Amino acid sequence: MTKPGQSIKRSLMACPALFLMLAGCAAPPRTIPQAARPGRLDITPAPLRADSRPGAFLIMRATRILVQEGRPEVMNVASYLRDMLGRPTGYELAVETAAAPAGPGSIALCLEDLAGRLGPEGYLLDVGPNGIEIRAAAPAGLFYGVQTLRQLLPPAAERPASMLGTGSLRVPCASVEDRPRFSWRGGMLDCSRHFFPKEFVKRWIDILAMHKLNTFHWHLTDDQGWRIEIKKYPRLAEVGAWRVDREDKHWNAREPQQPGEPAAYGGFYTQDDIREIVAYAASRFVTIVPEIEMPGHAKAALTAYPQFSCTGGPFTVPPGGYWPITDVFCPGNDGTYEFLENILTEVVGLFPGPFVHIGGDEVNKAEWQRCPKCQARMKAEGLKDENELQSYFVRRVEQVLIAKGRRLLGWDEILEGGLAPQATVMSWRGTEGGIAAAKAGHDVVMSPTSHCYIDYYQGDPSQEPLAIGGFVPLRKVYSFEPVPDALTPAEATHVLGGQANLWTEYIGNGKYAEYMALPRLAALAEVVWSPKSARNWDDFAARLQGLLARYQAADMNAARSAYLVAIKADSAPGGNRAAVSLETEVPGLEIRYTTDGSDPGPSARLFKKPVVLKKTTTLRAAAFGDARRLSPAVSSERFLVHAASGLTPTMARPFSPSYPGGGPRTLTDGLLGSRDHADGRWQGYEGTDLDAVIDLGRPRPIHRIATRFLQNINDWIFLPSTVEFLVSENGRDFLKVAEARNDVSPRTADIVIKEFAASLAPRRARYVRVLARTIGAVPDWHFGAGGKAWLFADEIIVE
Ligand code: TNX
Repeated sequence: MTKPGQSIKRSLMACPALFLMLAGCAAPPRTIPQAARPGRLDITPAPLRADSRPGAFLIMRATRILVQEGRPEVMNVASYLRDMLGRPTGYELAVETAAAPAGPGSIALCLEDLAGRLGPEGYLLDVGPNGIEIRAAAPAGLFYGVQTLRQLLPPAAERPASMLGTGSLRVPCASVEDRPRFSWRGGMLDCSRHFFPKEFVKRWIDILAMHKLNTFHWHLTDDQGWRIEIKKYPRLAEVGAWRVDREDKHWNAREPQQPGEPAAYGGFYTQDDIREIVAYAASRFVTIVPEIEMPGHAKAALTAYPQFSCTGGPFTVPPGGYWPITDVFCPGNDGTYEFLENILTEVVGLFPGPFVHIGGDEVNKAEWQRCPKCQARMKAEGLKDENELQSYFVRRVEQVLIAKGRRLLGWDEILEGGLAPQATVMSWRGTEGGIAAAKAGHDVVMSPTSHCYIDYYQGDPSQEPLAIGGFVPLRKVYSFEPVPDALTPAEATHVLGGQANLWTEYIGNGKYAEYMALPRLAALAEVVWSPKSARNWDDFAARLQGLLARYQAADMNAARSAYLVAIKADSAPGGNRAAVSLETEVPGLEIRYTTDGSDPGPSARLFKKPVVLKKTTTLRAAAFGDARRLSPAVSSERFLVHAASGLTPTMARPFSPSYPGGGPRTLTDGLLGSRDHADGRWQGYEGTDLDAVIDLGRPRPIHRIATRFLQNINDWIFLPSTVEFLVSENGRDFLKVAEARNDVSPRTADIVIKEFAASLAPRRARYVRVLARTIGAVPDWHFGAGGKAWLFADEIIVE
């Protein structure tokens, strides 16, 4: 398993050039070596236009940063630039004002009347042999010009140590014109499920800013922790910010706080911390959107102030995942609105941005149905159901925000029961909510789980640190399009942009957060910044190595999962064979493999076309570039080869389209499934038996038939009650030769993988039939009682 945090030290040792730079002090003047692709301008997100020019400008001790007289608002960008260049060089460049900033040996920052051409965030960057000029209509544009300049420097310039002595920093000559496609370019960090210290929050803001992202959606409250000091309600932080420490247990297996047990795990941001972070973000042109979750995802708040729930509590702050959580704010109680208004008053006082996010997602309404106050409210207001009650609640909160001059933003559930008049919707359950809201004339931010959930796996789960599930690899993020085809151009103007979300149930520290975010934030940044026409995966993938070198130099823990080799079953040429194809997300690499169990090196066999295996084999593969292994780990897969390998079974009842595994040949592809039913190796049957016939092509001796099933009762997946094995000469008349019964209890809480097998007295047969009987319905005692039980199979093995 690749653990985040390991890679950086290792590669530093392996890179003598960087090591020398760090250690070297008496060395002669020198220039830091250039990035991986000389002559190419590797700028991410890709700019509107970038032209490479001959020559270079050398940043030296004498280089001056020039700003216009009478434009104090530019000083902030100038000092950011001075600090940025100061880190690798050790120079503190002079910042000077001038009436017309230009001149040899200078980097000039100029505000000009360019708003029509560049908008408030665009810029022009010109690097010539004698100087650098960044021009923009507003300081934000200058700042983004500086970020582009940063990427023209060698990656090692990210290293926070003076390396140059008397040397210079080389900037290749270039001319860039750039402006963003969307105004909302967001990155959410969930600081509730795990608390992240102030220093990391600032680092997160730096990471957003370096990718030209301008919106930090700060998820400050949830069931598992309240993270913002509210003066009027001190218990929110004193009580709501703390839970018992169960970090040694899986998120979903943490027992609640026991009586007398102190809750000492967590933390919160004081109002001073928040002001400091808001100012830090502003200096990097990042607007913070605070999220205060209501009416659901609020158990931490209700632990502190249970009187605003329907039941009155008492509660404890959950140390992990419990589902559903029915304790939510009581919309029947007027005190609830007063409480929330007072909280929002303090929130609005701290965060100057136009939006406040009020959550609104996944509200369990069970208590509302039982609560006399809620029911009375529904009657008094003529609300026909609890969805309308939620909508009533959101409208009231929106009134509060509007009165304070702010805009309400909520997850797409706020559409249910009717959208508040001026609300903005953040669409996470796909883009449908966003489409509906945009068609109704509301602004929307697109952040669908399918492309934007960077808490999901980015590589094969068996090669990644534990994550919540899902699969959103880099290329998937890159393929995101925030404006759905379903919108007319006029409606599309309501799409403010897109956002990546880092939920942190499984992410307990900053290094892991970086691993999940990088480089996927770079892909998202290109989606929301670059012109749609510039979107080109191959080009982005070619820039990735340089970007990763930058992250590494900046001590940012980025994932290299896009270089992992995916080992896939390919169409096999008939029975007794498995065929294997190998691929990486990043195209054009050398993929090398072995079949003898050893790790492939740079001279191992090169993959060119599907590899055909004639016997059970473990295949190991990795990707290489310039004789260097680029894959963060060697991928390995065992292919079982048997008489049915590569043949297509005929199914009496189809597999579920939701869980096809690898399609019709899944049960004979030689790949066995993991404990994860969604790993692509398991094929699912919803409520039906599995009834498969395999034609071996001609009568063949058979001495064993086996099949494998998964049980995971949390996901309604149960082992079959029996598996019958039948054979036939003609494909019509089948003889039952064996039956295997299930001896594992359906109540077994842990995941079970069981092989049902039969050894036969040797016999010849052309057709083999496997009939696995489902238990049918989910048993009475189960939370899904009466629903359809699933069967999940990965292979039918005939020997
Ligand atoms: C859904 S996205 C949630 C979060 C979880 C996330 C995990 C949303 C509005 N609600 O509470 O953390 O899934 O991926």
